[in-house]
Amino acid sequence: MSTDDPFALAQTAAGVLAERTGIDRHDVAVVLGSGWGPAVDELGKTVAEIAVTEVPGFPPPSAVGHAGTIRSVDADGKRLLVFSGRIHLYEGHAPSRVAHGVRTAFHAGCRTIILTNACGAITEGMSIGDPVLVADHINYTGVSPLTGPQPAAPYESRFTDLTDGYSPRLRAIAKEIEPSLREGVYMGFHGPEYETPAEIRMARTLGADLVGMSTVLEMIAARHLRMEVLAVSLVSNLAAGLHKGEITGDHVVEVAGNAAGRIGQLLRQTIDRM
Ligand code: 8IG
Repeated sequence: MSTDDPFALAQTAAGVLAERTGIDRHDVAVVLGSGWGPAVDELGKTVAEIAVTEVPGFPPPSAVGHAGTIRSVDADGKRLLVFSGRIHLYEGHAPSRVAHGVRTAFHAGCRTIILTNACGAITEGMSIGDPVLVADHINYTGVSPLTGPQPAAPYESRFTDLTDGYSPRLRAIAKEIEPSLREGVYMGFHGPEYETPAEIRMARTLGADLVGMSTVLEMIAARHLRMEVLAVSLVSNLAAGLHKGEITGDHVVEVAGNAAGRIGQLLRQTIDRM
């Protein structure tokens, strides 16, 4: 199997996943971002766990707070494929690698994906520890996971529509569960450095509420496959220039750890009502 065809590679990876988990088809994929790991305990019963490095196409994770495991979780009959950790552009990987987990989940049967992340907040009233629903994004990475030759049928055109790409239906369900949940526009930067205060002023002017280094390429890959996408950001710091002193990633795990019960339950109850 050619490994320079990212779609074929994802199909191979899904085959290995089915073999290793003993589960042929999963329903919902969940990508747990920085610090979100402990939320997995709220999602259901883990029936299988494998290291990403045992599945073709996944490089070993290097980012902090990313465990690098894939779990099959039983949520009262719904089969979840839970990725603890993801691949980032800033690790030096190609956009198609960043999208590999999404495409693998699709070939494993998932038609819904929940993307979570930790982020910086720009908009007033969004505070550290708050979960925020991503309503839309600005892809400021300058790249796309859909770059390259048109994949052969049955894959659809690369010219993917992203209108309502963050499912209004799933956002409505999440807000039924937590009526106080806010929504925002997530601006995806390449990283790994945080922004300058001038870049944050630019981001605010362009309509961003949140800034981060993930999620946008995964959403694009998922929408190309017509998967339904829900994305939830956890505010871990105020963005550059809005924050007293230095921005560090040191608090990510702590902030998310304190919120794990709440954000895990939000995901679980949303999954139950999907
Ligand atoms: I946690 O302030 C986290 N991730 N780009 N900016 C960007 N990514 C982040 C930030 C931030 N905080």
